[in-house]
Amino acid sequence: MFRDTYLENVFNELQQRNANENEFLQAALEVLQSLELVVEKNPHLKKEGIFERLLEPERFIQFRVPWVDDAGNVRVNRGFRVEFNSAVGPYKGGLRFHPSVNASIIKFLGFEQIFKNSLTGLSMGGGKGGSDFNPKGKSDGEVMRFCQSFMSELFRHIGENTDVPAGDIGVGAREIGFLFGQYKKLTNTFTGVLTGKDLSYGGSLFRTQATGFGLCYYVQNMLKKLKNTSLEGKTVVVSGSGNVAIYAAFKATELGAKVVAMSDSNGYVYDKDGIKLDLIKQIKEVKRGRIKEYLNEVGSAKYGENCKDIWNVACDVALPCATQNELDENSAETLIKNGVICVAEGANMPSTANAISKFLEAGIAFGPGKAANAGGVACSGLEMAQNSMRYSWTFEEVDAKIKFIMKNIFEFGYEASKEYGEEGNMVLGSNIAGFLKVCRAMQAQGVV
Ligand code: NDP
Ligand code: 2IT
Repeated sequence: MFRDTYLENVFNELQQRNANENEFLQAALEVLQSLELVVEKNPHLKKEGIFERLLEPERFIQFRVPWVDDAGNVRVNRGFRVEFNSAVGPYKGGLRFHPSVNASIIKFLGFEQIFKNSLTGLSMGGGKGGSDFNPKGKSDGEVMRFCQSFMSELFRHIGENTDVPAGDIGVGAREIGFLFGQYKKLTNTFTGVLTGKDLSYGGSLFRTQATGFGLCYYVQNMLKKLKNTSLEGKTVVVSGSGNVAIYAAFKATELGAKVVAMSDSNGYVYDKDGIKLDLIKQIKEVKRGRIKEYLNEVGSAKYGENCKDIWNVACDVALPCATQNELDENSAETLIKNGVICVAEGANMPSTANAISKFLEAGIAFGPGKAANAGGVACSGLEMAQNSMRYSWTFEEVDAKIKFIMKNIFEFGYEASKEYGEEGNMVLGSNIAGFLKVCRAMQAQGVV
């Protein structure tokens, strides 16, 4: 698994201490494997315990979240926040509300966030949180009471200079509003403690679009450098139909591509004429409905019951934008057989380790999530800056800054891949580039 016995031991110990945390171990293994050459060049890192420290969260908080449903029943969920690493800046990362949330998922997300945030070039450490609460089918009142209870514990751990949460799966503008209101009430402060806020109380223009648009900016840079082409005229498949997927599909379309398939957790739609994105927005954002309803309006479209089958749709560019491990080795083989040239991850860790190996072996331009989807958190960093200044930039100004940041993120990763002898391997390059800055900051700050 490793050439270096030291890293092998670090990983074995991690496995023993975090048994059954499969997602966290998957994310850690990928990063450690990417860093073998870094350790060979810098053996002193072993003595400094950099890896042992990086892999152990600075703080892990788990708490009870009791709330009352519309029928008057008391319900109990589990809340989490991992404050993984603050070497580069305050902990920063989203909150996920989904029934699958557990310690392993929160830790994999928090761990990846360290390197993603480092790659943005902004001053943000890594954190993540969430709950196994399922917002689906809940009334606005239930969601509000849940968010208030969740924040009644979380507020004592966060702050604009300490830890700044945001959205992720199941947490959008509605949830951020309820969370912010409760934080403000409990602390009697009005600060930029959360990002992804509505524009009426300190949100940033472009935050809604940032992850999806940023993903397409990253793809443009990668396609140009590695394949000497662009999104113009390409057929694109986007999994998911939430915040990231919708705006990735809009930007890809604006850049001249045709998005032919999108999905949700129940199934996928295929529209050979190009997905009608205003209709998807209406169904998923406004009505909080199911993607299957697309067929009520577009009779010529097709629906498949298994969301994973979306990867059977032939395309030039695949953008997985739903959830972790949604694209496995078999799906990767099918995409390659059908002629895919580029895969870029809008979601966090959507491709399994074996799928990534297949893509790299086949010479596919592959953009890993921690680089390709960093536009969202980068925009959150800009929202923090605007809140500190009590000022706001225009949509065009933020868009230009995100374009610049995504170009840099690609180039940092590309240069590192070249320097470490695997030119164009953006997994290796992005992990190394993200790591080196965090490592320097940790070394400078002593053993803390
Ligand atoms: P949303 O809640 O807005 O949308 C999630 C989408 O993914 C929905 O279409 C949902 O379908 C689908 N989905 C969720 N879980 C599953 C599952 N287990 N199986 C199949 N489909 C699923 O979330 P976001 O768009 O914000 O997040 C999507 C991904 O992007 C996540 O991996 C997130 O971590 C990542 N990300 C998000 C950022 C952000 O700023 N929001 C930034 C960077 C990365 P359904 O409606 O049926 O639940
Ligand atoms: O995975 C991610 O980068 C996010 N969900 C966004 C985090 C943020 O703080 O904006």
